[in-house]
Amino acid sequence: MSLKALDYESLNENVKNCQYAVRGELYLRASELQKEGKKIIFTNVGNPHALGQKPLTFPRQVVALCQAPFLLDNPNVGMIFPADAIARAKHYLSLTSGGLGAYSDSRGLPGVRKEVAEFIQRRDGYPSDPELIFLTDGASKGVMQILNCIIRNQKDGILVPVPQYPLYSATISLLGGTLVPYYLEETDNWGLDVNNLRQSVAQARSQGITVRAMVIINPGNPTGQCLSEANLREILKFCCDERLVLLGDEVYQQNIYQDERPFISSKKVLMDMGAPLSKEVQLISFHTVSKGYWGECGQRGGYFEMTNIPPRTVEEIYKVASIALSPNVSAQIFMGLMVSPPKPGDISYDQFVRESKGILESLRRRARIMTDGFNSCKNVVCNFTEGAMYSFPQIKLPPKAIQAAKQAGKVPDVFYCLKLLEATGISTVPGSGFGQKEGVFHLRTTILPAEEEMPEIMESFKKFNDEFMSQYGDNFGYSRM
Ligand code: DCS
Repeated sequence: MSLKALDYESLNENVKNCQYAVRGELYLRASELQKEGKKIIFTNVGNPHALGQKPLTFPRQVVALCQAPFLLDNPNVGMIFPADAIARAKHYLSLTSGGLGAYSDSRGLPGVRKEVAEFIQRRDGYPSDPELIFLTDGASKGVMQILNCIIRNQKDGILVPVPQYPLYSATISLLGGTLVPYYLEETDNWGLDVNNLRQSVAQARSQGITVRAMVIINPGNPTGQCLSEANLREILKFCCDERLVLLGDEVYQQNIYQDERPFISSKKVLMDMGAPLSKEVQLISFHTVSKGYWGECGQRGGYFEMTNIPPRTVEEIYKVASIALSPNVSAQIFMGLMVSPPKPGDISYDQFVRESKGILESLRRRARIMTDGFNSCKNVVCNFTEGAMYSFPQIKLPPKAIQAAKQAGKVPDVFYCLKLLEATGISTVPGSGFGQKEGVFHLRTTILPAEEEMPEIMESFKKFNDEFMSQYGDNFGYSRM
């Protein structure tokens, strides 16, 4: 009997091969336990509002008015909404052709793309062209669109950091390309060594792979490191020498928790390097409204900026974006607001600053509490979260635990994370979901639980870990390399 196209056995193999651990086995088990009535702390996804973060007031006011424009005709509107929110709502509505219910240009509203370009210019000190900025439904869609343009067949390789955020591994699988890993150095605070890159490329080439692009995640997910300017220069030089497109995932650029290494964009470093590099290296940079102190994950707003991409390619990317007609229009307005927030002197300015500073300062404290908490646990070591939203401790698993995992048919870190979930309700993602060196084990948790709940969460983690280590531990031969 012949199979139908959507029978499991006959599905596209690329779909079956693709793995996405952030919503994998751990998440499914956590959802089951929740249904059974257990209290679950979902730290598996960087989804701030789901963990209680309140939306910033001003952007919600503006978008509320854009969604319900009849409120603008209500004589009492000024009693509920501040005048600057009303003015901004009218501004954004004037940029649309038919309000939020109408498709926009497939690249996004020209007026919002101009605001994004102005933001990039202010941030980097170099001109940015709105024609080279496309708005997307979250950064994810942008990454997928660009990888789709790059990957032609399974011989095309993309350099991806390991550990990485599995959007990259999953999309490369889905598109039938090849992931070429380069390892970040845990003992060097997850730094990137260009010699590792060279080795990875040489090895891939010896296997007949054409390496076409390189991904950097800065600040890192799940690793939390911020790349230094010197490191970014080396990377750009490497991409130039090897003729690689650089995909700069910069979605966590507002999430910085130390002062030594502020965020610096790949675009700025490239422009600072001057010609010929600044005119040669092809760079796509991604950003989102899901992260930072906005955390508006559910709105699905993002953009990418293209540098040194030939006009005919931009046309092709535009054509492909057009198949999906239009990115979310309300999300485009969130993006416009994110890149042009209230200014000093605006009515909403003080409140906006108070709210955003409050969130960022608390995240900075939470990053510290988590790292210190993990480092105080037996057989756990953790680099400080310099940026982004995650803590990625290494768990030194005793041989008996690895043996027990094998018997249970589980990968060792999955085994550990499942036990942690069952004992404490803390839902994490095992390190194997992001990639890690052979024989080394991690877990990822977000730093997003409410600050006042943090000490209790860390205590319950510590108690679990102590019990686990005494159940499976002996005094020698742990998994750490
Ligand atoms: N790039 C990185 C590095 C991310 O961590 C994420 C989301 C994205 C892109 C995509 O975000 P948007 O599509 O929402 O713009 N991070 C996921 C994570 O690791 N946990 O939550 C979501």
